[in-house]
Amino acid sequence: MRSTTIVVCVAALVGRVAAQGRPAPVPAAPPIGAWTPVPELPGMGRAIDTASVAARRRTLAAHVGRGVVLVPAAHEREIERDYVQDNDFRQSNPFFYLTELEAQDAWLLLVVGGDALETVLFLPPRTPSRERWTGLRLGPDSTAARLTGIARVLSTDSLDHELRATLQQGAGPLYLPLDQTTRDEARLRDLAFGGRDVRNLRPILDSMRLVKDADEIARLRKAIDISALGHVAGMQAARPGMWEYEIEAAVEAAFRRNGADRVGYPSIVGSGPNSTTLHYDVSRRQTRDGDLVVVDAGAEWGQYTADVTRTFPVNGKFTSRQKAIYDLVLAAQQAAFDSTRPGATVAQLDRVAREYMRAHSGSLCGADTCDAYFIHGLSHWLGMDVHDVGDYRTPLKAGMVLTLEPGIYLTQEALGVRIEDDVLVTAAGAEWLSAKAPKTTVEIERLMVRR
Ligand SMILES: [Mn+2]
Repeated sequence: MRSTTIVVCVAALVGRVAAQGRPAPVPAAPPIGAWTPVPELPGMGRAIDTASVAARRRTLAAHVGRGVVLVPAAHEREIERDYVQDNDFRQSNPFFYLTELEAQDAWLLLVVGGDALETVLFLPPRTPSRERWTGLRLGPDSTAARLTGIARVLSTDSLDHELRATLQQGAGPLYLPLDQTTRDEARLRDLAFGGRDVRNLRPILDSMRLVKDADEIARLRKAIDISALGHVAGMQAARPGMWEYEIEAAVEAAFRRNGADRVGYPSIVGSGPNSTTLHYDVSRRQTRDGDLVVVDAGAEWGQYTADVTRTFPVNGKFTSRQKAIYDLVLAAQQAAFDSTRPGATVAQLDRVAREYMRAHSGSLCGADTCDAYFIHGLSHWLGMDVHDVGDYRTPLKAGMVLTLEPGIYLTQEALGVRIEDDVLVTAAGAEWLSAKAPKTTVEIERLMVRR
């Protein structure tokens, strides 16, 4: 090992001396923010300084002396489990659903006995010295009671005492929201393993969350309206030669400018070959004239998120080939929408879209029919989670919100099209919630010609 190191060092030294022998051309400094994509690296990474990292490994090895070092890489965050947005705090969905209160470290206690319901909100006591850092916090007092509509607001200091007293009264099974997001919550863990009759609250809450009430629908409408403005801004900003991140910035700037709390999920801006990668989210490629751009981006507002995808030509004009694929995706989506009504299932809508695509492919996708290139599901529920909770076998009911998002991804042609809209199930059928984002090729070209 040691001798190899010496050889490498000597070789590096010789190289350096040789380089000093002739005047090195001074390359023009690249503009700030420029970088060199390395297509073979995952996520089209930036070039690795292999000498530096090797030196670090050697230094580490020298420190260790003797032993084994095992270092795991990070894991991709899971949209079902982790909140991948950009704020330090986001309320837990079960707590928000039951309180709409964005307060940290609070607890909600419901004591249900037949018709009687006792509701207690526990809030951390206020600490003026902490509030110099955090700003004003809601404390356990009459203000909190007024703002939350919960009459009994106590300090979290009394939670254990209150809980013990309640459970000793033989109040029945204890329901806790047990899922990955709460698995590290020490109090829940102690309760769950304390030998009581503990049940998971989540299946009950999840089935409730499937059907949105009026307030939830109003929040979703707002998030979706903001998202439509973001998509329009992205189309208006796009020019051939622009980097994907510049388009992403235009979309997300419009989100924020229009009051979004954050993005609902990492924005996807994939141009050319990246338009065929479903969850491409690094936005690092420079677009080229003739590219299609898939923008899958949704704003979150008031804890509820949109999920909208538009595909447009970066130069503002679809080629006839792009238009043909696009119109097939669009028509498949419309076919699914036409069957969206109470009683239908997501599986049925998925089948409708696929069958429409198969029947209308002609020779567009070569020997295959185009549904062979529709490689993901048509729909998911939408709400506080972008892939919202609830059993996918549930027949649609008025008040449910789902996405319809067919796509065709032709990697050989670097041609991907996805169109995704958010749809509210109504008593009579369904309503497009994201109709304010231009969708037909005519609407998109008309918007982009005015840039
Ligand atoms: Mn989606």
